[in-house]
Amino acid sequence: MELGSTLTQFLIEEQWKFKEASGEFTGLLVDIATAAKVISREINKAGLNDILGYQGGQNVHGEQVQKLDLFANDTFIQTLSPAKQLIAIVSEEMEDPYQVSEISPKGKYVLLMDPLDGSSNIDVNISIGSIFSIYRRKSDGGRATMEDFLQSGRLQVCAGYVLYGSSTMLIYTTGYGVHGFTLDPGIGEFLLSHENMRIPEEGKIYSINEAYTSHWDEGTRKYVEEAKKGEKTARYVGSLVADFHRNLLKGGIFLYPADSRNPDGKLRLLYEASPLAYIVEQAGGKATTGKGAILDLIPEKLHQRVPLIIGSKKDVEHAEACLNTHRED
Ligand code: AHM
Ligand code: MG
Repeated sequence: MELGSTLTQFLIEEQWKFKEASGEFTGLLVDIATAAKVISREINKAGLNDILGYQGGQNVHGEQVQKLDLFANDTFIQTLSPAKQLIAIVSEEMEDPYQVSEISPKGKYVLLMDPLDGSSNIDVNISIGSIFSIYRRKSDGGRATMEDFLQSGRLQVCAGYVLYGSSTMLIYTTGYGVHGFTLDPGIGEFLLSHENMRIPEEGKIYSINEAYTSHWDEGTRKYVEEAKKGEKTARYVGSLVADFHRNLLKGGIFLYPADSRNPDGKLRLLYEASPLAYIVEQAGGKATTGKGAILDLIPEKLHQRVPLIIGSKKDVEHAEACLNTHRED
């Protein structure tokens, strides 16, 4: 595969490696990429919307303007729900699952997503992202049930994210390596730019919100102290996808631990921690709650939160060791 092939070409060639593949899954990923392009275009216009005087929910043309996170949610739903492969969508933006109304007998998959993550950065022109995770349905037919959604992260069929940064990128894994594509806005195509991504075994960057130091437990404090004594530097965007993506490329660790205010951490297991954990493991890294691998957790509810420590293998193991020597439970 040469650098520069389109996402669609790449997916079709990957599909040919599996005799039994029907192409339905490829179609689903192509639809996700289409939604990402629409969201990317809207994000790029967002600043301009302010300058042109979009106010009170209406733009200068009298059209209703949606908040970007709701726009992203609706775009994924509208693009994906006619797709015959999906039976339901779970989103950070919706309390309950969205059940696709006319379930095709071909409907094999459920999708879980955070349609636009990094809410504090949405209005200030800083990188944000979408995260998605796909599972094969477990129930026998008809509408999706909780057992379709509450599966261990190890059973993910595909996980990925879209980073809306200085360029828009789509990164995904289906369990055969991690591949990255960069959107060429001129031709509207995602082009293969990062094949078989590997995270460095150890990195120089640690990312954690240090404003919460007084709420941390001893283990987290010890790790951050030790990271500072080493040759590390701090970077924290406050958008999970951006912090994760930088560490994936350069090596490093991201921590959103449990603390006295958030005993379960802040991030969501099913559509934030688990998909990124699948990607990082595929790239040679690690993801843990501090007590065990993220991918081994069996979710109990849709919007469950979980502590997340993720990144380069040696850095995550170092953090785990600090947390274990100071475990209070
Ligand atoms: P959100 O789902 O409301 O956007 O929150 C998730 C975001 C992550 O992108 C980021 O890593 C984290 O919240 C930052 O939180 P904090 O501001 O507490 O450091
Ligand atoms: Mg989020």
